[in-house]
Amino acid sequence: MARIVIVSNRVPAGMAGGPQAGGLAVALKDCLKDGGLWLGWSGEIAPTTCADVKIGRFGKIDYATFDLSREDYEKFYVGYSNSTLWPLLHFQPGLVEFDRAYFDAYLSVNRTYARALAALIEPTDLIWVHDYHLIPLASALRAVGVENRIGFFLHIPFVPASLLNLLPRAEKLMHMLCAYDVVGFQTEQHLHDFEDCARHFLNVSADAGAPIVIDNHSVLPIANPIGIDARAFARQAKRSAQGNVAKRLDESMQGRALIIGVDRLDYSKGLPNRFEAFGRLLDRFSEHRLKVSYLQVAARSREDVTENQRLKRELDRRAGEVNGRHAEFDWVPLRYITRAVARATLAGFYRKARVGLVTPLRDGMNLVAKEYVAAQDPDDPGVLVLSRFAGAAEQLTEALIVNPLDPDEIAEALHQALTMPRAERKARHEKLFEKICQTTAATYCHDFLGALMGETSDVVT
Ligand code: GDG
Repeated sequence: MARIVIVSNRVPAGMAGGPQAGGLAVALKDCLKDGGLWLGWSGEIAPTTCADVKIGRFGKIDYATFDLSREDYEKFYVGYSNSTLWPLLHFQPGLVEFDRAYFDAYLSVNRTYARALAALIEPTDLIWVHDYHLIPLASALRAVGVENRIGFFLHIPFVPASLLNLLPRAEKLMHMLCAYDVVGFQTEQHLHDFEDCARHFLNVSADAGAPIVIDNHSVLPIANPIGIDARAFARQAKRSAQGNVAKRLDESMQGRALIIGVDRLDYSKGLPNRFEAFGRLLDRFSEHRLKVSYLQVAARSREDVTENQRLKRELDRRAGEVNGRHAEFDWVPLRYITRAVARATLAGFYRKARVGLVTPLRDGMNLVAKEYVAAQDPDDPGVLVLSRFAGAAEQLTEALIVNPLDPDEIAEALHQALTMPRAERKARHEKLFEKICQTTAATYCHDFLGALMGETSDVVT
């Protein structure tokens, strides 16, 4: 059986000695259960970027890491990856910063990944590359003679041709994506946009579901939604809801309903509008005053991105405004935490919450939406309020779907959720739970690797 080689910007924190494994490690657990190799940046800054890797082992998984220079960190990671591609692919053209030096660093760091990987792989390895930092990796690997099957999965959205057109060298980016054997997207919409871009920028025919042939190379674009292990998360939530931390939450709530939001502190997550919407709920539906609290867990993330620093200041101000206007001496309407919370604790909090509030301005999938559904008590479930611009909305149609740009619409959905009869909550939850059990972390791995192996060989998972 072929060995699976994962490449991502960073190796999960848990592997390189940190406290816990990250989201991607959880999602890929299934395809690495028989072992594999994982290559990524160590998260460390060194005097120079160098393809000499440090090797380690975490359970059955070998991992290899290398350091980045300060300059490459600034230009490749903060620059091109997170200040050019991230805003563009999240439909925020006004925030896109382009600098040719960023793009050069993006290509050169990808060449470093390629050199590091080429020294580690066997001819039969299946290489699975993750996310926007590494779009050029397949072409860089081909340039150093690697002939293995190479797949790529984009965790964030893809954009229509009219938007990609804003990016200098968009055509080159499309060429580099087409150097893979399989390119995976979260949703049918993103897949469709990619096929449109292939037609527009590369002048090739791209029929739905069919490989695209360019320069005698065939690339198969697929939609392959990521999921969670819903049943395991449900068990975790049930256990955690009976634990001490959840009890402390209960005591602090004094019988009030809980609305929960869980997001990295990133401008794509629509947090300012969400805070505004909660304020409007209290203004417009005054029956909820004193009866509801909104807990927003917003773990700080990518703090070197200027826009995220600005966002943090804005949220601090808005949280103060909402609480200043509405709080009573014994009621804090909005609780806002910028530290990370343990995953098991989060699971219990989700279960306690009457409403899961997930309103990104744009999101590849959004796993929080699926975690919230998984964590509910099927006999008395809460209600998911979900942005129509999260990839998850393509599947989770029984949620209350909102436009995240309209705080009034979110406030109305919150009111509907807080007053929804139990029978309706149960009916919606039953369908949502069924869906998240159909598209799981395991099916995600199985389907992608199946496509990468050409669907004729035995799938490894
Ligand atoms: C990218 C795409 C796509 C959050 N705060 C804490 C915490 N989390 C966990 C959540 C969830 C994960 O982080 C976040 O995943 P999302 O999917 O919501 O969003 P991104 O981080 O932007 O992920 C996204 C995803 O990749 C996968 O393909 O769905 O669209 O943007 O699991 O629970 N976990 C802990 N403490 C926190 O404070 N432990």
